[in-house]
Amino acid sequence: MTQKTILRALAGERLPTPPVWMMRQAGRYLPEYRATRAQAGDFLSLCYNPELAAEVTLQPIRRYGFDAAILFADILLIPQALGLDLWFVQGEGPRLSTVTDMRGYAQLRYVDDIHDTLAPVYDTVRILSRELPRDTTLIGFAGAPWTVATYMIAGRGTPDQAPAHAFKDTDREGFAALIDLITRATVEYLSAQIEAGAEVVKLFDSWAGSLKGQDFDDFALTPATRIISALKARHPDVPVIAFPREAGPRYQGFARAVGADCVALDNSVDAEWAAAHVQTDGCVQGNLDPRLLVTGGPALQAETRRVVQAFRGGPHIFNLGHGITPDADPDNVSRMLEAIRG
Ligand code: 1CP
Repeated sequence: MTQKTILRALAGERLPTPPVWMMRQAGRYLPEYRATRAQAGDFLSLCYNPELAAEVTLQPIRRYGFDAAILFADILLIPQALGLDLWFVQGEGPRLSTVTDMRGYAQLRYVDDIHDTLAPVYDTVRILSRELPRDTTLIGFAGAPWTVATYMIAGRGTPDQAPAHAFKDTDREGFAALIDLITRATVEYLSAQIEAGAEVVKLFDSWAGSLKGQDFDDFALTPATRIISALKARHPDVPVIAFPREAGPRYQGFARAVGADCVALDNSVDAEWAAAHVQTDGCVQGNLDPRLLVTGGPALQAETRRVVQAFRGGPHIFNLGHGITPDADPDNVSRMLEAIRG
């Protein structure tokens, strides 16, 4: 049996046409997603409804034939499983009850108790591993500890992660304890996804770019290394994709340092630079600017081809540099795929 294209790229193989999927490929730019979400009620009810979460995961596979499907869930389910309240404000985004000091930390649940909340997510994975086309790879995911902590501390998304930096800079030991708790919970969460059928897992460190120097080492590199080595000890054959978004020059050597099989590049990284300095270590994923799926036209085709061309010398999974936005035109996704696959 020929192995799935995504797994071949992750094993270091250079393919004539790169396999492709998109961050947020199940999302509001698709009319069928909006219909299923309306049926579920709200976003969180969709995440915790295995049948409907599997349905929205499958929608972009049916429409476009992507090489991978990513489990439909959210990085903020872990804080909820650790005992925080979580809700979404329409048009604004997530809100959480917060942990700003050791007193808040002491009230969180034990790692062993997260599965009570997260069991429906594992059911979604089980449905998907049964229903996906044979050549489509199923990707599970979690947020990296620093990114998850920024939401737990601020209670919402923040442009500069100031509340998390404040906790870190006033009580480094307390902050390290919170990071340690999230690290251990993430190992159990991703292991359970793998046991339910996820074939690859991805760690999203969306706010890694705001960590500098020693902080980057302590709170981006070290937790990712701990998570990946624990996963590799239990599931040596399951590849891991790391996404230290906006890490800039710290992308160089990142995959090797944390033990990941692939590093995902955001769209601030120049593809030619990454081919010369990052892809030399192994597989890279990325990094088309998602805005091009809004604007389309000749720029979309030219940039898609430029990304393919830049990474054609080594293992590459084509993706966006960040999630597709709700105002993207679904037809532009087809045009992007034509430019990749010919
Ligand atoms: O339908 C809706 O209106 C909700 C929009 C939405 C969706 C589709 C949210 C709210 N989350 C998701 C799904 C999601 N989130 C997936 C599913 C798989 C996929 O299709 O890619 C994944 C992998 C995520 C990961 C996620 N959630 C990240 C990391 C990746 C990234 O975008 O940087 C982050 C930071 C979140 C938090 C979150 N969830 C949702 C929003 C709007 C946000 C960002 C909030 C903020 O910072 O302001």
